[in-house]
Amino acid sequence: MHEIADFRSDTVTRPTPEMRRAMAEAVVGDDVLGDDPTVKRLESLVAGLFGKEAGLFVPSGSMGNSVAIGAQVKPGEEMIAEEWAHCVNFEAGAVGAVWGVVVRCLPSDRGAMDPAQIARWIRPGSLHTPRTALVAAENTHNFHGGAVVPVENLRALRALTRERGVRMHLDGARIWNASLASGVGLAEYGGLCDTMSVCLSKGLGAPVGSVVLGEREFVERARHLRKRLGGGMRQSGVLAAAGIVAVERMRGRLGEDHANARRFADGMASIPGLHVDPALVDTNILFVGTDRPAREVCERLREHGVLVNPTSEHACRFVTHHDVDREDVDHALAILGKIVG
Ligand code: TLP
Repeated sequence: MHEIADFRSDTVTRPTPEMRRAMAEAVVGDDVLGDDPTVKRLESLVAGLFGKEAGLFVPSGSMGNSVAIGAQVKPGEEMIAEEWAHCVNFEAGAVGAVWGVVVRCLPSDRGAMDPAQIARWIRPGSLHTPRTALVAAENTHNFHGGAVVPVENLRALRALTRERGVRMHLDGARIWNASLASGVGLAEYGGLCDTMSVCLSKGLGAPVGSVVLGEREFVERARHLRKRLGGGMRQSGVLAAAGIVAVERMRGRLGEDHANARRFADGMASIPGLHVDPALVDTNILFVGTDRPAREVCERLREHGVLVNPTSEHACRFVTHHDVDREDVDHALAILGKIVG
C-alpha cells in the first residue's frame, strides 16, 4: 500500500529503478540530425512489434495523434472520429487549430463505430463538400471506460477504408492493454490500420513519450511535422532508453492492473450510492456514477490519501497502474464505503 493512492490516471507512474539506470547509461546523439542510436533502437523495436515499416519517437500521445492526422489530412479535408475520441476532445483542439481539419464525430457502441454509418459519411469531395481523408479509431477507448474495441469491428473498418480509398489511424495509447485483454497480437492490430500512435508513458510506466507508426514515407512526413510543432528532440535517447525498458519489461504485468480494476468494480458494485457494472470493465479504467456530487466524493477521498478526478457532476474516473496495488484498491473501497451512500 502507498501513502498516497493515485487513481487519477496511469500517466502518473514514476520510472522504475531499471528505467532510471537505463536512462543514466543511454548512448545518445543529436536525434534531429539522426544521430541518436537509442531513439533509433526504440523506434525499430516498436515498429517491429506492430509489423510496421517505421516508427517516430514523439514527446506525447497528443503529438503522436497530431502529426499522424496532419500527415494524412489536408486543411479543409475531413476526418471521421468517434464522438468521445481523445484526439478530438482532449488534445486542445489541435485537429482544427493546427491542421484545419474538418471533424465528423459519430456515436459508437463502447468505442466500436458502425461501419455502415461510416460508409454513408465517407464523401469523395465536391464543389460543396470536404473530401473524407481519414477514419480514426481508439483502442482501448479511454472515455468508454477502457473498453476493448472488438477486433472484428476494426477488421470491418479496415476493409471499408481500404475499399473507399480512405486512410485509417488508430490511437493505440493503450493498445498494450487491449492486446493483453483480448489476446489479439500487437502485429494483428498493426495490420488493421495505416498508422498508429502508441504510448509508453501510460500503463507501461515510462516517464515520457509515444511512438508513431506507419510506412516509411508517412513517418518522414510525420518527422517534418514533429519539427514544425517543436517536437524535434536532441539527446532524447535518455528518454527512449526508459521507453525500451517499458516495452520490454512492463507489458507482462498489465494483467495486474486489469485485475485491480475489476476488484475495484466488484467492490463498488456492493456500495449503495455508487453505480458501476463490473462486466463492462475490460482493462484498467472505470467510470463510476455517484449519487452524491462527484466533486465532493473526490474531496473526501483526497482527505484519506486517495486521488481521483471527477469527470462530470455525478461520475469519477478511476485508473489502475503500476504505482497502485491491491491494498490501495481495498483501502479506497473501505473509504468509499464510509463516505458515500
Ligand atoms: N489521456 C489522459 C488525459 O489526457 C485524459 C489520461 O489521463 O487518460 N490518446 C488517449 C486514448 C489518451 O488517453 C491520451 C491521454 C492521449 C492519447 C494523449 O496522451 P498524452 O497525455 O501523452 O498527450
